[in-house]
Amino acid sequence: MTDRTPQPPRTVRLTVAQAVVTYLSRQYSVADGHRRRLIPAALGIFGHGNVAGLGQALDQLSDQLPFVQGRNEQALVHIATAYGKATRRHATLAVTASIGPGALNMVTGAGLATVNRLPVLLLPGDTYATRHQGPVLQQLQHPIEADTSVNDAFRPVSRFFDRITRPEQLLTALPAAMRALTDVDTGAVVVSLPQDIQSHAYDYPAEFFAERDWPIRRPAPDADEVATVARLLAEAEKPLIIAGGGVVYSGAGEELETLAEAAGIPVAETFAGKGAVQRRAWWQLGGIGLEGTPAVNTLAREADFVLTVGSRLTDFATASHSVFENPDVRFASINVNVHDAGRLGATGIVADAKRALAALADAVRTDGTSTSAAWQEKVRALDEQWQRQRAAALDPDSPFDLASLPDDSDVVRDTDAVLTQGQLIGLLQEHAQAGDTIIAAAGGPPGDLQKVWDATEGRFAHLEFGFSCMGYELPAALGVRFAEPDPSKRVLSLLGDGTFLMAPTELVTAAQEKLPVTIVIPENHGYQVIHRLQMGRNGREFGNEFRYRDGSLEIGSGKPARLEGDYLRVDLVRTAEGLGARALRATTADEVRAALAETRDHEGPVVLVVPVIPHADLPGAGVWWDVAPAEVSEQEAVAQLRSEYEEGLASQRWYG
Ligand SMILES: Cc1ncc(C[n+]2csc(CCOP(=O)(O)OP(=O)(O)O)c2C)c(N)n1
Ligand SMILES: [Mg+2]
Repeated sequence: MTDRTPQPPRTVRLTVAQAVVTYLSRQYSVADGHRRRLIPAALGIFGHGNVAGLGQALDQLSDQLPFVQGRNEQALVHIATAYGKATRRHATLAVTASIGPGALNMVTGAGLATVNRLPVLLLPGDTYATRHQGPVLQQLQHPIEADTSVNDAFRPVSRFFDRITRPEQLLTALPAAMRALTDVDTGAVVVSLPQDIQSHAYDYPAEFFAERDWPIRRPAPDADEVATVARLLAEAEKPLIIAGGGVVYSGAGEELETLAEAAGIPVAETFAGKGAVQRRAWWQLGGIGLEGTPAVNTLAREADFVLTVGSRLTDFATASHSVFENPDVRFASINVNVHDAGRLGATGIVADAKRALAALADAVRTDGTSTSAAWQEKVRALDEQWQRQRAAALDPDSPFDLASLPDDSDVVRDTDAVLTQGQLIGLLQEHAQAGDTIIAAAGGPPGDLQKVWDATEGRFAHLEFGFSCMGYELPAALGVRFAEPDPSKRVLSLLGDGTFLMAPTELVTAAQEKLPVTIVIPENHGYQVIHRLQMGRNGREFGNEFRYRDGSLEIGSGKPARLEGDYLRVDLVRTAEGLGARALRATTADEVRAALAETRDHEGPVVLVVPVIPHADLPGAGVWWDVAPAEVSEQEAVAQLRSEYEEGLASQRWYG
């Protein structure tokens, strides 16, 4: 006879922090049959809000959840987010911070992750749940909302937020957090941990810590939706596909290529979709919109049918709703997110990109849908024309003609630069091998790479342009490196001098962890991409170039306060060296080639500073952008720019 006496449930007595760490070490994602740790490591900086709780747990369990020490909490969130992007959202890292400033430093990183739909787990400390202490160091005392702490600032920038005020809340909060991290609509997931609660012990059910698998889902397309879009495609004479980040995350490149090849449809890419098409083919065209190619934008103007796959279509892709000029244009969209699927009034297929594209390619083959020879010929001719322009702009060996610079640029001769940023990108392109990754997020680099980088055949471009956050690029290189430890695949970030000065400190972490990453800084003495925009909207430089003040700042004197002296003397090489990097300055094309070759196998971080000619830009994309000059101004140029802007407004459309 079996003993039927009820057994007490098996429990494990752990602190909340120990329970969090143990739980995280047992979670797996499963994507297409591939199982991997969902959160294989934690990053952080300790303070009184987490050192005795999570700090103790991470110490005790460091064999199960390795801990990486960092310099700045925002940068640590970027590392974890880049890891999430590099793993195609199949895994991410956790970041712990103390209360108050440590926690709030993570808010910008949370915004970036959520806007880009990239998973990241944040574990900020929070003020005491017991409240015995009175305002604890760094506590916000909200006068009327007594339960509000600074961590409530995470709410609008997160996909999931919970505050753990009792130990047993973990039993529901952590599974909900994992679900949000592995959901198609993922983003920053915040589990806020009051500092006293982190150390409280509780008898957790043992099975809570059993290994658990979280599926990365592929929602199937609805057959009727596929048939409707296939019919629209068959009726189209000038179709265009726009591939977004969803194609990359879904691993739908091959299905996209099959569809494009079968029906002869040109494919453009958004920033997040850069490299979605890996094969070189006549229909593989590159970027669309503000930093797209003039060829793609000409096609977009004429297209009578636009199929978007896995994209939110931000204003950069649509040129602020001005680029699709064909009055009869119709839109269709494949997206896992029902809201994105309906952008521009599109007929949606709400499904996984890989499955929906496969179904659509089948339908197209069955119907025998194919574009006309005339449309295909137009695509080829425009792209060939652009490729010639591109090659000339990138050629590092033909000297740049300084006389071609805009009028305001007599000042550029203050530098020792001989290369343009375009020519530097030409050199990086020459150097790039299959398996390498190039990263960019803000300033001139992401737009320039979007326009001219050849990301086919495994030369990955990791462009963060949902938030375009200065300071993402360098830590992102660490995140990509954690996801891709093979040192033969170089991880390189291209970031401006302004961006480097904003957040160079994770170089120390790269040196500490001996991470082989290359940081390339085009030194152009300013926030030059904004200077360029300013010239187009205000007509003169103000506050963007890095210049000394002539004389001294006399606040209250009534004198105009402008920065009009020489360029600042900042030694970026020594700065990088001081932070533990191998740092070099290379000015000519051959110096850059030699520096890249020589440091390719270097085992820690490398910083390569390359002076580039300020204001020497790549050829334009030929589209309009909705950034409004002042409606009234004492400056004559502004009135002129305003009227040009208002003419542009006429090209802006509502697509219903
Ligand atoms: C955190 C943050 N602050 C401000 C901006 C606005 N912004 C976009 S690009 C840019 C200038 C970047 O300068 P730099 O890194 O030197 O690149 P460059 O424009 O010279 O290519 C600024 C200030 C931003 N994107 N992110
Ligand atoms: Mg700059």
